[in-house]
Amino acid sequence: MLRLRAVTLAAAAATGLVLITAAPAPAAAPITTSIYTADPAALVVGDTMYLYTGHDEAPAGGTNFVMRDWHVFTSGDATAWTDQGAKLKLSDFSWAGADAWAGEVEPRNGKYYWYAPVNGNGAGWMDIGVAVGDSPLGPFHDAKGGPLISDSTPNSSPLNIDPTVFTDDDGQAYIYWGSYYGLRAAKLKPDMINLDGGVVTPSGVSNFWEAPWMFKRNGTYYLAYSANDSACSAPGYACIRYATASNPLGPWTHRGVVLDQVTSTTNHPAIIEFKGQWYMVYHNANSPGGGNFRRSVTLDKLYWNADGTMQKVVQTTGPTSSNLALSATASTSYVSPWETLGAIKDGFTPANSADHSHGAYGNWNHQGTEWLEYQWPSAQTVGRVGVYWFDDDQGIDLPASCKVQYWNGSAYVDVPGQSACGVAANTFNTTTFPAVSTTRLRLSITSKTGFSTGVLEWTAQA
Ligand code: FUB
Repeated sequence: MLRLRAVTLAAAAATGLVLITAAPAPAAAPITTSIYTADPAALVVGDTMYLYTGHDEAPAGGTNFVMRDWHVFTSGDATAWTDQGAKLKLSDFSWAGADAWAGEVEPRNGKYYWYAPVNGNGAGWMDIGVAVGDSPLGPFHDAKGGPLISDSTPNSSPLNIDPTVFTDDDGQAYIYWGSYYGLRAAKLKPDMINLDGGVVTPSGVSNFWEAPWMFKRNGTYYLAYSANDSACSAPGYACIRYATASNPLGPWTHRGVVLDQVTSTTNHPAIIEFKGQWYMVYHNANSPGGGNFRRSVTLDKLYWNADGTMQKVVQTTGPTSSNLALSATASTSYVSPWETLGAIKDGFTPANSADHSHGAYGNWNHQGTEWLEYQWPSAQTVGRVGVYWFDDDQGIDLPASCKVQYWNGSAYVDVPGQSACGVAANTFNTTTFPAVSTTRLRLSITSKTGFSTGVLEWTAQA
């Protein structure tokens, strides 16, 4: 209940101007907008970078993962990507039933081993299987006929997902995996399809949540992973932290955050060098129509400090991120303390006007005219906005009217020549106008008598 949430968030209550200072950074272009992709693992073979990704197939507004296969993408320049298709499917594991989650491919002796978490239809939920192929593109087939790791593996993780496999210079391979704060590691036998010895719980990996990625550089072992502590991300979101060690099984020393929160709640890293440049490959929700279960893989350059620590990755703006809201700072005349102003600019496409699964802006119990504002550090050319109204069938209803205003350098004025500001439910209401160049844009909202107003998403485009 919205009203009950007000009690727990009472400490955050504020009136008057409310400013979101930690605006999520805009992010790079997706490797594809034809499908939704997630959970990247990267591999370089010769002149080609391979990305092994999950495939999000949840419908718009879906509230769960729908993942049935994994795709492989290739590139010779880390810029233009070719989808080589679904090279591994749930049906390739006869014992698996659902949930084609975050996998990774490791080469050995001319073969390529694809470690893949799946719902194994057995006791517990997720297991880790392994497929093998003769080339980075397969074809791949089940190498074992059953799970490599399951809930019956002694000392396994509370959730056996997200394997990362690393082969050291001496030929010893290691597998790391886990979620629900349960990182685990084990040696692999030379056949790559059996554990060699017991499962260990690495120490020193602060705030580990899931999604480990292991690599080695200049004799130091690096473990990047998804963490969801409040020091690095908003509730429900994650950042990427990393730790280093001088031994592949640790102990580890936490080194900090290498990737801030992204626009999807989950965050998943792959860090790799390709043609002399290091990259952070990750996913977010920035693809058109994207969301927490409709993610898109992207990558940005990663740079090193002289002491071997990683600089925090700058999430760059890709050409398909046309929503200027993603890079704006949002403020408002009033937001109810239990609502989320930042929700209006997370790039989500709601299923309907009651879909506050990504949070919602609402100004209950104010009535009359309130405003939302976007501000940019430099002038933006804006010629179109879209508003998806929030209607909770309680105190928040569709507005009576709205209009778009901009800062002309000294005052807010109505944007000249704007088309009607729509107030329809269950859709983006688009208002167009001859483009203005401005650092500040306002949406002025006037409520119906007796109601307050709310917004699920407010987009701005050139
Ligand atoms: O894609 C399903 C799960 O979400 C992955 O296994 C996690 O890493 C998270 O990205």
